[in-house]
Amino acid sequence: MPRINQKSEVRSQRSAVRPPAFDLASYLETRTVAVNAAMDRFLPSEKAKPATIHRAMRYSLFAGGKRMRPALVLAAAEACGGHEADALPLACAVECIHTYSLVHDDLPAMDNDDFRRGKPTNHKVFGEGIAVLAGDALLTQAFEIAAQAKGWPRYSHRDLILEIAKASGSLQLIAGQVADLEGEGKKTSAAHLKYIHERKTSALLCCSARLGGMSANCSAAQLQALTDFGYQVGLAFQVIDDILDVTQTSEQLGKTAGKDTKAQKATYPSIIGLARSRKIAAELTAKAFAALKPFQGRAVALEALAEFLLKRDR
Ligand code: GRG
Repeated sequence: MPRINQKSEVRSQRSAVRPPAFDLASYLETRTVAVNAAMDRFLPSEKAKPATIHRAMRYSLFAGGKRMRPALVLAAAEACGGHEADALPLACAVECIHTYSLVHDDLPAMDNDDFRRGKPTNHKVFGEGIAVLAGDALLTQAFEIAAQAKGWPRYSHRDLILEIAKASGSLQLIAGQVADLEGEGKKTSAAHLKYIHERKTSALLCCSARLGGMSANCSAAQLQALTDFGYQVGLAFQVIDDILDVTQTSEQLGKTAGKDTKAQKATYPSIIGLARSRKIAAELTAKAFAALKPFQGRAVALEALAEFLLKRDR
């Protein structure tokens, strides 16, 4: 065989074994379209009485969030050989919980923010009373949607509902918010800051990865791997969020930048500086990658998401 052919054969063998680069942008685009369409089906129409509350719920839900939690649900389901249709209700449920937490967090009684997802906050448009109710309604809606997910031999409806209730309850998401509120203006240790991040951010990201696996009737080993992955990615997500708060503009973030410093909130950059914070985010992401080892290369979307979350600029 002439030398030139040997070379091209080696080249074609290489391209046969090397997977094509994962196109996360189009992955996120298609998943976002699917999630938005499903949420539109699950939610009462804007015209359903009382129209104000349904308009307020839809206003924040469709205001243009990154849809990272739903993407984690869908990518985790795929890694476990599941189907999008089975994971979609759970993906929508976590996005409803997430959006409710943002609507309430923005209220004057909490962070008092004027902008979120590049638009005026819910209470700025609908008033405080309706914004409180829109948050409440989104929280309740999440459970109504999750109840429509399919139960599995390993994971019953009860398990799915418990998973969401625990991640968003007073020991996790709410606990993180309480600690965050109570910590304003106080000196905070790195250990306590990690406690806050585990609850206010990592709990729901971890829950998202786990729900994806559960929607695919995953094995106990896969669920453990997804738990470890979601936990580490969730911590990295908040460290990056803290960094972006000081490095980006409000226009870039779609929400008020520099709020943490103004509110004298403890953040990684304020405690250990920007350079060390970036190093920690990279280390946490490396741990998230390591957690995916049991999937033996079948968790490409999760890997791409973890890398994206580390490098994101908004
Ligand atoms: C229950 C009121 C209440 C609050 C819980 C989640 C939370 C605590 C507060 C919201 C603000 C905050 C700093 C949350 C931490 C998680 C986080 C960084 C949220 C922003 O998530 P992104 O960037 O937002 O995914 P989008 O808009 O893209 O969905």
